[in-house]
Amino acid sequence: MGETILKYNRLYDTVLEITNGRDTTYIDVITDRIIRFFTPVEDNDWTSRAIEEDKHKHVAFEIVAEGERLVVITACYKIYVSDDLAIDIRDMSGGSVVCDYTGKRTKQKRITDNGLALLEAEGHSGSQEEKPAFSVLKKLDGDEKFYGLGDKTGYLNKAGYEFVNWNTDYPQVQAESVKALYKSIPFVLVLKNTCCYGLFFDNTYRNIFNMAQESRDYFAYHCYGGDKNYYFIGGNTLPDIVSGYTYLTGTTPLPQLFTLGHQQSRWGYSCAQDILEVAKGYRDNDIPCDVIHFDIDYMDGYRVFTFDENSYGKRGQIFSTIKEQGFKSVCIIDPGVKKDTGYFMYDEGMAFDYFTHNTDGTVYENAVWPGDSVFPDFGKKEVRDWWASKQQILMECGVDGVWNDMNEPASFKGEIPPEIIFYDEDKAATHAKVHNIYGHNMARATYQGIKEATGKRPFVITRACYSGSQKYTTVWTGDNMSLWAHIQMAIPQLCNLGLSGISFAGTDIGGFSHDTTEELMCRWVQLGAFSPLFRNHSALGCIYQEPWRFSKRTMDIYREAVKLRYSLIPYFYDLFYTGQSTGLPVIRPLVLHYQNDVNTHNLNDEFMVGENLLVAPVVNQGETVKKVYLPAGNWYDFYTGKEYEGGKYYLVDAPLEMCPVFAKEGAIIPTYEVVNYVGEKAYDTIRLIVFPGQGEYIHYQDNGTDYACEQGEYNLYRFTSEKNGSEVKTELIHEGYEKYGEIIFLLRGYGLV
Ligand code: MIG
Repeated sequence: MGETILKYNRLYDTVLEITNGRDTTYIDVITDRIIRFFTPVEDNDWTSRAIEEDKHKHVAFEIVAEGERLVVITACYKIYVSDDLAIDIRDMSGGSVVCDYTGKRTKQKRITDNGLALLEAEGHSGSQEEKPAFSVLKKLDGDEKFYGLGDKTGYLNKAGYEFVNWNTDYPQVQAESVKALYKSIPFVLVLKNTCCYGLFFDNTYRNIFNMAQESRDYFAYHCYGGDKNYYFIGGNTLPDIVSGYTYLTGTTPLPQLFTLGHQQSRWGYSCAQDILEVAKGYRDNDIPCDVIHFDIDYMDGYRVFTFDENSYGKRGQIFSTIKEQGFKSVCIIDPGVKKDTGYFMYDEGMAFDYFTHNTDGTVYENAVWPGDSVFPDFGKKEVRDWWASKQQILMECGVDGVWNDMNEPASFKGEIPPEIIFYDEDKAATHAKVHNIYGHNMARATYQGIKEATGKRPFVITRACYSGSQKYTTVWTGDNMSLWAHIQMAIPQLCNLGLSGISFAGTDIGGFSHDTTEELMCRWVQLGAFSPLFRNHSALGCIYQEPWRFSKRTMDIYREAVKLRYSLIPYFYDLFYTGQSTGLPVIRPLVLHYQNDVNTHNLNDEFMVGENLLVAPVVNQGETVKKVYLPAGNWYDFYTGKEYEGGKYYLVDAPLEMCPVFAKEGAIIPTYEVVNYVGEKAYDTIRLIVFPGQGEYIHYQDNGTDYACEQGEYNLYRFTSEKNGSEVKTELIHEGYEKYGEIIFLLRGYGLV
């Protein structure tokens, strides 16, 4: 073995500059387990839009020469750099974790390869045959499972598929052949037989993730601009990887309690009367509901931050009327500002030069709902501040949350050309660079504005986003359809969003476009009752989708599912509370907690809510018996307490009335009284359902609205149970808020039911 030709220079305490005389690369030791690899290609831009704080832990590491290679050694990993600057990451005992593929790119052969053009709606294209600016290839052993990547189409495990990160409005059928949707989360978790790891490619340009599809020999990341900039995230388990990724990009903050309630939306509620009917429908039919969403219909000619007073009455009136009945309001806001002299948003934006530009310096125009429109340049701080200040207009009228749509950005007259000038903070950049963070910046401005205007925890929902958006916004998965294929896809989408740091997410329940059916509605609301964002939404032109528009049986099933959700609100809230520090999502694929059990690796039709509940909704038309896999341990039917031994498949009765749910041994599940809406009555009593086994459960309680909790105004309880259930204990481990009047334990599954 020769000697290394590599030279290194320790630039800062964490950053090594390594050169082989020809090329230079950088290794940045963020923590023992998180290593950043940076090679300048086009911009030499080290800044991040996903990671906002300095995350370096300044850990000690060693650099040694080993034959021809240089080795960087942290407490957890050895990073070998060879003279061609290829990276090989090994664990401390020398086991291979992930290593650059240095062979030739060998695409799998196919009969023809004409590069079929994907014609997409609104002129957006998710595919690009151009040569990438650079690629990163990682060698595959063959047993890799791939998770994450946000809410891409298809199944939980992405092995064998290629996806494109280019935020895309895609209103056609979203089958697994569709490569790009609304969000770009360039993060993948890889599970092998021997280890697991994550790769986060923090680059906002168009990029492609190819998971053993181009070639079985390597994973490929192809990127169309910017720099080679990615993070290796190590750990022993998948939860370590999720925590590592959210350590970098941030966790989902605790939401207001009402946001966990059931919500009704519809494109086409065209006047105050329509809204009042919905409110009445819910109360008359005894179906809990907290929020009514106002789609684009409420605006005056689709001008953002205006109100159609002809159809909805005096400004703000409708919001206060429904507030009296216990409903909160969420209003949609799109980014496009109507080109309309005399309209304050247009005039102000023009006066202060807040819109994006053509290369000749004129303001760029395209069309969206209001017709010819211009686009706020959200990459500029002053534009975000302006947009933030406008949230006040909605808040003053009594609006409680803001729904950001069309922020890919979508545009009706063809996609915005790549060279259009968009700012990236204080630098002029291009649409090509900033497209994927446009929605992120819009949601961030919205969050900031609501927080300033109300002092409450902002409720923002967005369609487009990027890594790190979870700090500011919840998401929904965009325009699904009332198809069985789409209720099936909802589970992997929500699970992979969760693994990608986005815990607060939901799908349009019942399906957005196309007409739903009674059966699909029932199954979707049963699943939706366990989605963090629980919203029934549908498109203009479809049949009505509110529960009372169906048969009595369907409405009864709907009511039952919603009531189950309302009883479980404290469990969901607790998951958000713990998720703030762990980064772990509310909805989880089984593989997250049972990664050594191969039966979980491709499980697409079950999920966990936290660690204690396993939900197995029926997602096939006509099915009334559900095949359920229960992993190791003892499990209990959530409703009856019937015991099941884990590590097996079961056929479980699941008539239309039934969504199978199981509790893990030792589970202690907090429940509240079912109310018509959060805040109708004080939650003075908590009931804990205690299942057999040794259990411990931490429960969090606060006012559910603002930031008083940061001043210590909250309670933290520890509940424990002994194996035979004879002893249950309560300890108050933090006291700072009004305590429950009553704490009741309900034993279930002890044969005492
Ligand atoms: O071009 O505002 O995904 O939820 O109802 C359609 C109307 C625009 C797309 C959103 C959908 C919303 C609809 N919007």
